[in-house]
Amino acid sequence: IDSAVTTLDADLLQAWPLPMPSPDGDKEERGHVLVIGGSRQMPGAVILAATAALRAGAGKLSVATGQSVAQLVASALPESRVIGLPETDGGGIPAHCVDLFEPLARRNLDAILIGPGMQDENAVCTFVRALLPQFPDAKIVLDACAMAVVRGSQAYQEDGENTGPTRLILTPHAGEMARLLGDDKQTVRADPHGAARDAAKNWNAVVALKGATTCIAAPSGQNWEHAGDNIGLASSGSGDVLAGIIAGLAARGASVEQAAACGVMLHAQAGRRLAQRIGPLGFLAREIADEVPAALASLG
Ligand code: NPW
Ligand code: AMP
Ligand code: MG
Repeated sequence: IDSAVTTLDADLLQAWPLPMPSPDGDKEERGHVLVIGGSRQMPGAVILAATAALRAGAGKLSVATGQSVAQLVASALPESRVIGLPETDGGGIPAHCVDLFEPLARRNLDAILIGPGMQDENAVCTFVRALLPQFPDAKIVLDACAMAVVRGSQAYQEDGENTGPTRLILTPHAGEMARLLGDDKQTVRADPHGAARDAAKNWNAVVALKGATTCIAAPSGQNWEHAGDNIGLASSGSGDVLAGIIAGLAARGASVEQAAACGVMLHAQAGRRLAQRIGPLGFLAREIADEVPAALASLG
């Protein structure tokens, strides 16, 4: 292991405690998270991510999804306000609908997750570029096709130089990272810390490169890793849950570095508990989300 890489374990989490609410606090104190995702073919991803954000302790949840699935998403998430968005022919979200977020822009949004289950990458990128300046104070988690906004010569930059303090977190798997960097998967897998570091510097973002071992890099040069011991976590919707946990922690007041690092730990700990209780394979992504409060308590 590279000596500059910090191993994520329970000791580290205890030394780096998450912000805790005051006993007499209200839900505002634990933050408002907005999850944007889902589409006709993949409404489940936004349900999983949003559930995970609440399970990670966020106080308030809003969800924005394509109008064709908004009713379904609302029934699955009775805790959430749900905004139905117009959809492109490709199942994406057109940029002009950022106007629909105006009522939210006037409230305090602490974290926004964009991407799980979205389709039509080009439309999503145009939409993300239009949306982010409307919420200059929110921490931003980009997952799945929303991450494409940082790729190429038209990459989104928060400021002209893209060097200021970051509010962005990216959560690619090796395939997504390879596409973003213009490398192949073998290159990414051969040096995952190097890939995460390059991405963090290129895009001024905290990057969690997911896999059996998850490598996290910050633009500051800090690196963490979590060596997974739980193949059951590699299942449909698991990454959507991780993105939701990270957004929920960010909404609660964790820094972007802490949200990514602790989010990866919590996801893994939830999986470990499910592997023991249910079995090493076959637990469900929604069960990972539901296990997060107990995982958090067990690490505290
Ligand atoms: P190939 O074929 O090997 O070249 P999936 P996804 C690659 C949503 N979901 N390491 C692989 O490429 C997500 O939120 C919705 C390396 C594969 O063919 C996203 O919006 C769910 N490569 C969307 O689906 C539940 C890997 O990527 C290609 C890799 C796509 O997510 C499921 C596409 O892969 C899902 O989360 C890895 N670890 N994993 C829902 N309930 O609505 C994948 N690839 O499996 O089609 O999707 O990239 O994970
Ligand atoms: P996604 O591909 O976006 O659904 O994310 C998959 C999730 O499963 C990530 O959190 C990965 O770190 C995790 N994962 C994938 N493969 C393994 C593995 N072999 N062992 C443990 N966790 C894994
Ligand atoms: Mg994913």
